[in-house]
Amino acid sequence: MNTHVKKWVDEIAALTTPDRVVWCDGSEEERARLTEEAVKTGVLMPLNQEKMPGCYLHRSDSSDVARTEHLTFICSPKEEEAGPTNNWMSPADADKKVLPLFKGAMKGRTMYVVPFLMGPVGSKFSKVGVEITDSVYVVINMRIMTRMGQVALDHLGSGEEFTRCLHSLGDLSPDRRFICHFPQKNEIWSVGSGYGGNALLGKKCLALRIASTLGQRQGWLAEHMLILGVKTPAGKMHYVTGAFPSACGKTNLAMLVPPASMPGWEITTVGDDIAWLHPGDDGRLWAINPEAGFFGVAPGTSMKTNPNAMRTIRTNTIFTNVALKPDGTVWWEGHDDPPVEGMLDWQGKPWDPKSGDKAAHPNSRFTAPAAQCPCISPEFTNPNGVPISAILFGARRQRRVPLVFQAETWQHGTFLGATLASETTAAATGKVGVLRRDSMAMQPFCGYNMGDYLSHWLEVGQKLTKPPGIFRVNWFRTDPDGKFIWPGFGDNLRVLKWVLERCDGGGKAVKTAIGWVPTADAIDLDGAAIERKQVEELLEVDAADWHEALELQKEYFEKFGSHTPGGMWKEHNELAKRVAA
Ligand code: SAT
Ligand code: MN
Repeated sequence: MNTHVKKWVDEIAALTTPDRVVWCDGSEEERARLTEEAVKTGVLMPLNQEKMPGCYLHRSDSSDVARTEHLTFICSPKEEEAGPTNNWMSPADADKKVLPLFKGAMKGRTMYVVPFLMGPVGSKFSKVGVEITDSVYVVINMRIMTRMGQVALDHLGSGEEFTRCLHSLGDLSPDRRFICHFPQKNEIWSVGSGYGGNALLGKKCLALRIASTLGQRQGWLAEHMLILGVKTPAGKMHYVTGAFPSACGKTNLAMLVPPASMPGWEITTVGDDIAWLHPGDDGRLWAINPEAGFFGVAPGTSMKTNPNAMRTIRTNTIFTNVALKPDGTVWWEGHDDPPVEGMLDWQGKPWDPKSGDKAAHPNSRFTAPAAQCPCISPEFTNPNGVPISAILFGARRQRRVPLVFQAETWQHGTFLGATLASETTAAATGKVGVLRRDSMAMQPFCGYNMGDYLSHWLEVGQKLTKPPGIFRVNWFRTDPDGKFIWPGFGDNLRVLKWVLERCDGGGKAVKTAIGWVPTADAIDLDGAAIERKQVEELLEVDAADWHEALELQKEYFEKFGSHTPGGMWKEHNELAKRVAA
């Protein structure tokens, strides 16, 4: 047994005083035992085991259904290290305010010790965490989302470099809910929530917030990005990453099915949410997916929008806050099947279709093993990761932002990522549909000052002699009736095709004030259900629109004061000049 892990576990047991301590080894026997226990205590409900073997439903507390960003803190010694986009709490205040909430918190409960590995087995990029939790739901989900158990302890050996992840459900009161990150001591404390991003500490807390600070120190990037492989009909393999805010279609894009009118194209999935990016010795940027599962948004997922996800979640999947059908299967808004009589909503109450209430919570989720995905990439487990040809930055924008355009340089691309803004979704509590700045889709997930984060992006770029191309995309422009103009889903491959042509030195484009925009005939529309005229509209760049954007960008960069890198101001000023011209 690793003595550092043992010592920490003893300390936490003394603090939280559980009735029992259970060390998790990740075995099949353990999965069966914990699942049985979860069913017995009502944490999980077995679904129809004939139709959905190994699938269970979990209903969470109705006040605990999404990430709570206002209760999420970076606890660095200085406020400036957290920066203006993070909530900050001093480590001393955390000791005073948050630590006492763990005192005796596990009395009468079981304390689970969950060692986990983020990243492929045997990869020098992988990181070990140990989560201590009193939630069996968390353990069962962590088992899907990470490589859990002995494999992590083997990776750690006798070392002491692991993230200490302390979690307790507490009393689930939002008044006593805190998610605290300590980048300096490589530690996370989460109390008062059992929800995904708040409680599965390997995900946003370790793989993004803590990892971003490790990346800053060690010369790499932890990003809120999907990773997908694209094989062209000529047989050329490309890998693309894409940063999009939560609930903007990363899982769908990662598992894209090429339209029938584009034969010969092949998509494989490496990851759907998080990418760790390292500059390689060959001057290219390499990506691994630190996760082992998908924690995807259920509503809107169907055989039409994402058949690969639908096939992934047929077995061994935990559903959280979806609706339950009388036959013991599940349903959500946007499902292929019509709703049936006698369904229970996400809170377990009889659902009345005429009430206007949603049957499934808009942020209801599935947790499923990535290995079950029919299009999982053979490179998913490659310890070296995959070399990246292109990076996409996307957001939900009803207007202004064209379907796709390309940055001129890495610095310009960093600027395109930095100025990303998106309409908010149900993945976090708060109002939905409000436009907010979300640099690299990392605003809720960057563990340090975002001004310094942008500098770090520029530094990483300097190490790349063959940097990926950087593109902005927007699938979400709407017509005056509020309907999406671009068909999206499989048809997004038409945009990827142009992106990869550009990376290979082709692809027709015009230089505009904001970057390289495809000519309308450069997007392959063969067999697409959209007119060339509409695509022309989607590619329009209106200088007046960008005038307004410039003001907001300036305000944003000013927030970081001296932390905003000169390179961002340079790009901003040049954009201003081009827009004026
Ligand atoms: O934060 S979660 O992991 O629960 C989901 C998300 O917001 O992407
Ligand atoms: Mn996410």
